[in-house]
Amino acid sequence: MLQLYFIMGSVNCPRLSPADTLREAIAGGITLFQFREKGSGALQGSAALELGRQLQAICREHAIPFIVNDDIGMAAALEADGVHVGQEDEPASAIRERLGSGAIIGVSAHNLEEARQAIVGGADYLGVGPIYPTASKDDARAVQGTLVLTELRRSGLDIPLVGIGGITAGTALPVMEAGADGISVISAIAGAEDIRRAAADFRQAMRR
Ligand code: 3NM
Repeated sequence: MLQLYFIMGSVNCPRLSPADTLREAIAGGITLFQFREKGSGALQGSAALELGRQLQAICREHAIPFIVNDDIGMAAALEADGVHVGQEDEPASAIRERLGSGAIIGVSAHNLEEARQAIVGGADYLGVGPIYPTASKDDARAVQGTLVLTELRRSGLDIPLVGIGGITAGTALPVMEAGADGISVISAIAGAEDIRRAAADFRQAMRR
């Protein structure tokens, strides 16, 4: 499910509407979707909720799990399949109590200590980054390269990991080889001229 994890919100869609962007990405082969309505110009309140509802309906039509970034209230209101949170949020186990035992909870982790803490808290998977330079997150930390994944695996962690940050079809394979179970992508898919092709290129690159 984590293999090609597409993330976006309205500010990440320069060409098509978010709904059409998502439809094209699904047609290209994404396996999981996260609604992340963040950054300057992002929708707020009920407008964000409505967009989330629309994108969730598209995911449901295609049996793609729908994850909400950070906003646990929105995830609960939409009965989303899960939520992705940062280190500063409450532990995954507490979030799961609010969303239901089947909820998928992802946590961002940047090093071994954060990864261990997230696992103790009950995370289902970890997002690890930024692997490469990214323009999609204002407060991204220092670029880590694929070494952080190698080190987490070397330390014996067996929780599912997704690499994130600046990953393209051309760099997906080394991220997987370093120990990721999947990759998370915003701009290389949402910002592509041909979104369907961009997603398909990732799938093909990762099959090798
Ligand atoms: N989190 P793109 S990097 C949402 O390092 C996000 O935790 C990151 O977007 C982290 O694929 C990032 O366009 C942005 O680089 C990823």
